[in-house]
Amino acid sequence: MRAYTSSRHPLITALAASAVAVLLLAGCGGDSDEKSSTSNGSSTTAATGSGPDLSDADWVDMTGEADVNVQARDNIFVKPYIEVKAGATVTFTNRGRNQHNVLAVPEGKFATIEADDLEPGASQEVTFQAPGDYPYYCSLHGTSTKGMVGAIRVVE
Ligand SMILES: [Cu+2]
Repeated sequence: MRAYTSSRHPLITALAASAVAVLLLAGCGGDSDEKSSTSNGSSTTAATGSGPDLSDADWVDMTGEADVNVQARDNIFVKPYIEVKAGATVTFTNRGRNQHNVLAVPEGKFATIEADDLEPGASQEVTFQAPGDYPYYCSLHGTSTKGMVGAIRVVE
C-alpha cells in the first residue's frame, strides 16, 4: 500500500501565499487586504466552480477519531463531509464495484489518488496538516462541483 501525504503542499502553498501577501502589502499600501485574503485560497468554497458548495454541507465531526475512513462507493463518498484534526490521516477505501479516484480541488492541493491505485477493496491514505477545507471529487462519477464529491475540513 502506498501512502500519499499532503503534508508538504499546503504548507508550501501557505508560505507562498504569505509571501505574496507581504509583497502586495509592501507594493501598494493599505488597500490590499482584499487581495491578500482571497489569495490564501484555503477556505474559499463558494459555488463558483472551485469545488462543491460547502455552505449547506452536513459536516460530521471526526476530530476525536484516531482512524478516519472515507468510503468510495458506487457512486458517492461516505461520509462526504468530515471534520478532522490537523495532522490526521484519512484513509480512502473503495467499497464499490467500480474504480474511483480522488482529485483535490484545486488539483494538487493534496496528492491525487489515481483510479488504478483505488481498485475495489483498495485503500489509500492522505495526511492533512494545514487547517482549511479540502474539497475533492471523483472525476469518473462527478465534476469538481457535483456528483461524486466530498470535502475534508481540517481544524486546529
Ligand atoms: Cu467514482
